[in-house]
Amino acid sequence: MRVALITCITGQDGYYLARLLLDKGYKVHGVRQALAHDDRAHIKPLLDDITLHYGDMTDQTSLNNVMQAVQPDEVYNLAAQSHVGVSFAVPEYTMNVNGHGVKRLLDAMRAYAPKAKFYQAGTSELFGNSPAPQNEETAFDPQSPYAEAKLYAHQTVVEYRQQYGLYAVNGILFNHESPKRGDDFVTQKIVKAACAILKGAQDILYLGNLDAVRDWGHAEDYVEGMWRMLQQDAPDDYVLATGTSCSVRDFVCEVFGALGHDIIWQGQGAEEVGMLLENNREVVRIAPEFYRPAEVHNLIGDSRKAQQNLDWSIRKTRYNLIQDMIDAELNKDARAGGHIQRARA
Ligand code: F7E
Repeated sequence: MRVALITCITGQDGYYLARLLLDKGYKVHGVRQALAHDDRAHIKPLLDDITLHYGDMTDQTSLNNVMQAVQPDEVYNLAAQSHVGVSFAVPEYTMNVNGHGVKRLLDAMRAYAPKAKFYQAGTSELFGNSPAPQNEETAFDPQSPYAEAKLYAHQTVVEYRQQYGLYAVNGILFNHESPKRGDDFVTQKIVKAACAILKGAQDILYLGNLDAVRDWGHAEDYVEGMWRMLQQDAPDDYVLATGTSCSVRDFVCEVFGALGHDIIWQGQGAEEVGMLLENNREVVRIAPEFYRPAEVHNLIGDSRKAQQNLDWSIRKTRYNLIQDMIDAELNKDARAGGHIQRARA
């Protein structure tokens, strides 16, 4: 039985990856942080089948101990301070976890499980404002403390592969979402707000930069790509993306549209508002607090290398993603006795 170790198993990708690996017959171990609150909500359905260990990317001893105890065949590093906007407020912490933490984990692996294969959760944020579409050859241009830290991690993985002969890979993943996405990421924020507004539980959705363009895929497809990256003869880095994109503004329209309501826009910049077409009711406004000190404007991935070498492709489009996220929200609402309705297809 192959043994996998997943850091931050409690997050969105941790849940989908653990589920995939369990289905494939792996013994799955996960690292969770020692937090004051219980962070196991996402992985509740899997708790009987996985083994959890306390550990932290800022604590070398904890990583050594976990690596020694688990003796993994495959290590998936999904742990990060993953909010790009928040990284401007906590830059040193972000570097400690997302950058130095990766070196700590690799050192633990070198010492206690040197034959294991290592996956690093890299990011399209590395490309910053390099022209789209971006692929493995595109120059990096980090625009945030988050991206700087991820660049450090990316380079560390490449160096450890070259210096120590480790099987270590970077997955350069574009935005991937799901019903388990955290509430502070823009897709989940839009889905939850649209549902709440339409049932009268919220007045306004406040957003930042509506012009940012992202390549949004479904997390279920991306964890499959992570696993495939570790099943090759030789380690290499891969972009995973859908190759399609839209702006935050268009994502708002698509979500309200899927719920049967059209949005029209008026005004410019911080004065722009989104209104329901049927009655001109304002439902979207700009709150400058959600602007970032620097923005990545246009990310669209070119994942032809993963398609060719890994035989990886997306199964769920952005349309499917939005349907999934809305379904989860409506089901939650229905369980709570609510009555939001989906548009007829
Ligand atoms: O922002 C804009 C915001 O926070 C998307 C992480 O998984 O993907 C994610 O990073 C865009 C940005 O994700 C709001 O300015 C407008 O342009 O959902 P997000 P992200 O920053 O793209 C990458 C690949 C990662 O690696 C990260 O870990 O939406 N935006 N208004 C907003 N964003 C947020 N969060 N909230 C707003 O109100």
